[in-house]
Amino acid sequence: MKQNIVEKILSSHIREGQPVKGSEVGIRIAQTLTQDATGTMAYLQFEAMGLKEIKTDISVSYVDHNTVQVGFENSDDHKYLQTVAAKYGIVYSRPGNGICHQVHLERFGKPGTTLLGSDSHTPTGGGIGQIAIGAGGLDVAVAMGGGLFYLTYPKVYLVNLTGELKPWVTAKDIVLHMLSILTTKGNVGVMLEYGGPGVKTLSVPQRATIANMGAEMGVTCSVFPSDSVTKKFLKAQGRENDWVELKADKGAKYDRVIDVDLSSLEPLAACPHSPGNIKKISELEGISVDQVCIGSCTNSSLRDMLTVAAILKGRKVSDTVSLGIAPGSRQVLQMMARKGALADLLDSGARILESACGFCIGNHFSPKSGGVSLRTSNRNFEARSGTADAQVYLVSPEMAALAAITGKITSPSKSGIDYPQIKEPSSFLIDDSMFIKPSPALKSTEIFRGPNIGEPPKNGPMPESLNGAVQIVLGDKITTDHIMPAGARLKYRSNVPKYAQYVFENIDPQFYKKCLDNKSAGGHNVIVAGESYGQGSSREHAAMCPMYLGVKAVLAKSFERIHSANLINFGIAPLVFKNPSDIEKIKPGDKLTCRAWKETFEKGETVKLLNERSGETIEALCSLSPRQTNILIAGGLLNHTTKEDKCLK
Ligand code: MIC
Ligand code: SF4
Repeated sequence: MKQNIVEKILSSHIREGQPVKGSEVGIRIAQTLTQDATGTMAYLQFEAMGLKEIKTDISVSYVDHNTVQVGFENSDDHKYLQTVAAKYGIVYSRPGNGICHQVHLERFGKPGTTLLGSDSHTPTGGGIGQIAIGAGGLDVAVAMGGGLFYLTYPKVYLVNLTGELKPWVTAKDIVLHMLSILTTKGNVGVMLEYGGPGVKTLSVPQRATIANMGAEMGVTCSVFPSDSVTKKFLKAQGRENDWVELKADKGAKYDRVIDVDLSSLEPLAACPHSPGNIKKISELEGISVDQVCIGSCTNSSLRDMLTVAAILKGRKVSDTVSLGIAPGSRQVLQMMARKGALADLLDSGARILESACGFCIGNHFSPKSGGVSLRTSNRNFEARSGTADAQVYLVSPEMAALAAITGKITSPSKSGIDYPQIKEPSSFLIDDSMFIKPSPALKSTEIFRGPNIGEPPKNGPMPESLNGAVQIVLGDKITTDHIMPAGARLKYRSNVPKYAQYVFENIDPQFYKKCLDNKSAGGHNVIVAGESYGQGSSREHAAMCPMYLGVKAVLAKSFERIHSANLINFGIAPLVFKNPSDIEKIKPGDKLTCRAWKETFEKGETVKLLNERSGETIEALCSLSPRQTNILIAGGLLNHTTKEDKCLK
């Protein structure tokens, strides 16, 4: 049978289920990655499952999110991560070594294999030909222990690239163009495969930029062929042996084909407050800019940095702009230093930030009140920058550099600057000294637990009946940033009772208290929402903390993939309105009850919720696989795994 690339990789990793679109399959995971913000809980859960060592080909624990170490909490978490990695055979990437996705691409990503990461931008690995998927920390912990990862066998869309990019038009513009087509909702259960003659014109880091922002479309992952360009990149990283060729068979089938002529594209921007709000740079020209941030896992490769340095060389950053640059990895930073690009940036007035997530997650470098910030990152959700009323535009490094010089959004044609053509190096500087690799001697390491490290919260099994109080009614596109704020709050991520105090902090600061009061009076809590609930981050805390607050169900018009899986993993039912307009029939404070709650799931029936206030019945669907039903009834994956040892083979 003729196979596309997705089918090829999946078929060599499927261990359970059949490759039938829409049905659940279990795949073997070859590599995992975690980062510090999701990692502590992933490893606490790994420990709670009683696992002795990792069973993947390689698992890497990166520290890149909370590197600033304000207060003791982050430093304690980092020490915990380092010691847990030593004990269980995990590679530890020290703070300063770079952003997980960029570093993984450079040093570990392997074409034709599977990668599962506790971060929604794990699909960056698709740039090197991996099926790389983002998931909650608990799923990653199970995969580290040799358990399968379950997903819906996907629909595959081919993105057929033809032509070549014009000067000043970049990989970022390709993916922003894709966002204008596929939007930020409704692509659950889809994988994108890039193909066509235009692919060979894109380097691996450019492909990675494109695969990275597939996360914003809600697709499970995006994958590129592994070709001579991939081979060259791996050779330059001293990893030629990791290369295998990967291409679709002639005549392979796709569920949809999207044609993109690269030569027809022009510079684009995602406008506030959604990565799907796409406009042309030429339409935005003249908007004054207060801040420019270049970096993040989307655009922080050596090529990006050298391009920016070449644009800024001999020029000065505008007096009205603060320019921050965070190279994606220590390798990138070291090479920038050796090539003189770092000096060019410093001369221009750029502020060099650590090779870490930093500004992207609102950890620092927040814009001024109402400020306009141009960023090369992937998300511009309201308040994510740390400033509630900031206006964040997502652009390419090239557009960011031009705006840093002129102080406003500027079309390249008006800049009078020639486009610098940067070539990929034939060899990268290889210095793995900031990784601590596993060794037999490290196995006896004692695990360090500071006072910020709590226990993973426990949940009881599913109750027989639901006595639900609607604690909040929300609109469409609620992100996990809305549910569980990031930025300064991230440092409480290893301490669920503390972090749970901030659930919906920016929407209803009383949510936490109302839930706990109702829970202690013996009631259950329910969240009601519109479309695409749980967009964005893979943050399992957006399910774990509501679970801690006694939430038993989220009733929404639709869910995003990772969050829906996380809800099930923490024993919360993701219910979909049978009639979306029924959301109008529910008000905050309503009581939604269901006598035969557990039985309904056991029988796989439509869920009938009685609104005690109006006497109306609201019907909801919960299409679960038998495996998911068992997890939900057990009260979550941790209970299910430890009780029945079901997931670990
Ligand atoms: C993000 O970009 O939103 C994050 C922070 O990297 C998250 C992970 C997290 O919440 O720690 C993600 O993308 O999954
Ligand atoms: Fe880090 Fe930002 Fe990438 Fe998330 S999107 S991994 S916060 S750089």
